[in-house]
Amino acid sequence: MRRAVAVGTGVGHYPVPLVTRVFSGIQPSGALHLGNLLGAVRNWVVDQHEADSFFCVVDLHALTTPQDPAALRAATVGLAQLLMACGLDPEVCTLFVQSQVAAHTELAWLMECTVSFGELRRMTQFKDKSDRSDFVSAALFTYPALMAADILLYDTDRVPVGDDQRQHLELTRDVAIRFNSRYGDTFVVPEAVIPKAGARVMDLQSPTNKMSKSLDSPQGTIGVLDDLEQIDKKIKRAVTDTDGEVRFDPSNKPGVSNLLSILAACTGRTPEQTAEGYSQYGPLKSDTAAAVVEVLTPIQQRYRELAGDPAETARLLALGADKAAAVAGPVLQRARAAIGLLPRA
Ligand code: ATP
Ligand code: LTN
Repeated sequence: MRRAVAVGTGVGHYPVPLVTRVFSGIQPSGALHLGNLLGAVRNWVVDQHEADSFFCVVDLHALTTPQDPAALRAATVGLAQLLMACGLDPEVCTLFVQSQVAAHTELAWLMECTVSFGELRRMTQFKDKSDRSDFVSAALFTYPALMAADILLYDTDRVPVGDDQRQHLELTRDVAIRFNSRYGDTFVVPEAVIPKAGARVMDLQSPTNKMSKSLDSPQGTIGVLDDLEQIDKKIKRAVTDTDGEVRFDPSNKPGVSNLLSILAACTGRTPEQTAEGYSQYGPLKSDTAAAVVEVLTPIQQRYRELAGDPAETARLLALGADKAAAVAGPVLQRARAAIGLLPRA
């Protein structure tokens, strides 16, 4: 099993640097928002230069809730373009669409056979999403098994995600450890990497809920492609509280703390440091709006350029799928052999 890939020849007495493998995924289930950007995508842009990185548009995960086919296709291409506009470079990392690499669904079945019903039932994301839906698919329940397959197929060391994915990552680790102990060392056991600032961006109107693609809260959500003037207005109208004090205290002051977290993540400071500069809500809101607009302006410009060339996007995604399949194929074969499936003669 690969633990880390050696770079260079290793000839002589020079230490051989080790390359870490990074994998993460994002659903084409709605417009990319500021939480996705600050909690996940921005860190991927850094990771791609420091690790052998795989980023996946998880369209099969989006199918766990009902989708319009044409809208899903458009959202999948649009999200890939937006990820590139945010700075993911398909020449540096591997950017691909989950359903274009068949190994994901095949390993997912082996994962479903390794995870228990009780473990899946304890997942809070399932509880939240099933409570909000009229139609609850079986796949919404088994979703974490597909996510474990995504990660384990790439011998992943690190998984950069927002705080909401912590429980799914723990489950992935438990499933990998169980599989390894039942069938022999097969999978690398991955670790979650959760950023210090921006890990949990909250809804601007109901700051005790996380900002989410699937929550219907247009005034509380900042889309990465939203009109910049609208963004300014949404931030200035964000719910705060009446005591007037600027302090980072997420339990007692969720609205103000959310603004501090957003401003901190945009400016590379901690929320506590950020709070020191303010005594009133007005300037905090104006500075937060300005910082968000500054981060989003170049992304929107690049997106408009990339969106004009869908054929180039399709070509880049096909290359990404080939690169991903070349890594995932051997890992799938290793897992098939370990669990006792017959090799094809
Ligand atoms: P959905 O609401 O449909 O579940 P989502 O908005 O949670 O979608 P995902 O595609 O599930 O988005 O998540 C992509 C990445 O963004 C994940 O790493 C996730 O942890 C991160 N993320 C999502 N929402 C937030 C948020 N509010 N704050 C910080 N990170 C977030
Ligand atoms: N479940 C994740 C999306 C996701 C993912 C992954 C993240 C699917 N597969 C693999 C990291 C690694 C979500 O809802 N944000």
